[in-house]
Amino acid sequence: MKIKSFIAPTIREALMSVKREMGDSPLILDTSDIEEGDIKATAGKKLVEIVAAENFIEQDINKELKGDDRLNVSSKVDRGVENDLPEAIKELSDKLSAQQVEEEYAQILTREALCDLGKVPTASPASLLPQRAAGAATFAATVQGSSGAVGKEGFEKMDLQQQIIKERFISKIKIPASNLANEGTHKAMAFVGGAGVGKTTTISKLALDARTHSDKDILLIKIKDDSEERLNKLAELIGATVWVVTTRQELSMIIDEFKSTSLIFIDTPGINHLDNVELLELKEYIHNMPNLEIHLVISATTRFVDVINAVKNYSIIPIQRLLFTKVDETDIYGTLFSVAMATKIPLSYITDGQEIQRSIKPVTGSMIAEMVIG
Ligand SMILES: Nc1nc2c(ncn2[C@@H]2O[C@H](COP(=O)(O)OP(=O)(O)O)[C@@H](O)[C@H]2O)c(=O)[nH]1
Ligand SMILES: [Mg+2]
Repeated sequence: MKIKSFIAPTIREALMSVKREMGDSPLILDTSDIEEGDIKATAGKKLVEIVAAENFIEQDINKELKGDDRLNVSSKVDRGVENDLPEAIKELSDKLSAQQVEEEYAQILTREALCDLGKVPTASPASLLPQRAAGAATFAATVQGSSGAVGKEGFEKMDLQQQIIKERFISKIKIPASNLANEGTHKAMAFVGGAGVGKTTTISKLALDARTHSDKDILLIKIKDDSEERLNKLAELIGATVWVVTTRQELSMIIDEFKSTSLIFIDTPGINHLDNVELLELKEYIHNMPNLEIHLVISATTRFVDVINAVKNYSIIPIQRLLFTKVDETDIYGTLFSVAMATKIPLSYITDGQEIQRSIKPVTGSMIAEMVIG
């Protein structure tokens, strides 16, 4: 089997090189960012690496298929052409498709999962695998070992496969190292996004939650007074302080002064990501502000392309976290996963209701896995 690493500035370009060399249906073994300091890194340039292998199984199947179908694992599964595929992979492919995960990311995940599973019954020689893929093999071996029953007492192979697939899925989702409000980090949190996406509601939820779990003071800051009365009422209810700031300097001074004694939540005016002027104005306030963590708030019902465009346009600020609201208004969650894979920005919270009690949760990989492939 030919295994090769492809390095390019973007995933898309790397994928194009992979396809040029290995055909339309390579096995993607690993994708990763090349960190600064890595021997493969070029100074000042962001690079990504894809490790791919020629897919002989795929090539055989392709002989029976024509045109675009060659690229579509799901459709092949539907036609029953890939009867050799593990049941768990067919199930995965169906779920990703039903949850409207973008084809590009569904393909990557499916192929990687397939590759992981290939190592389950009889592990491939580790020497054949690149380093990171070998890590996946170790995981498979660990699961096998930890169950202690695989192949002996008929431990459900399907369960094991699903567990491995889930692990692979979870590995695609970045979550922040510490996700509980800003306690301990001395960072203020600012929430940006379009009008009506749920910024003020989310802040209310977090502040209320913080009130019950923390002894720190709570500071609610509004950038320009957008007449949001709700925060004043909330402040009364939970004994928080509200500030309205109209300049960057004011904001910076308040954060500096209160960051160690208070949990600071900053509400911002709703800005359409296509409105460059307003975006630049907001940028003036919070761009490169020390001790500030910026969350882009997005409704879970937004289409993938619109989310990606919002992330791109808001990235002038830049964005450190993505926060999905209104997950209760849909039961299609593929976009959350596709966006996590496409942007690699950590997901901070999801919110699932209008009421401000208990309808916010810090994101975990298992949570998203449960929503999409659970
Ligand atoms: N169903 C649902 N509605 C939400 C959620 N979060 C916010 N909303 C509603 O969305 C509307 C706009 O919210 P708001 O916080 O004012 O948005 P903002 O303009 O971004 O500050 C309000 O009616 C909220 O009650 C959520 O998680 N689920
Ligand atoms: Mg608001």
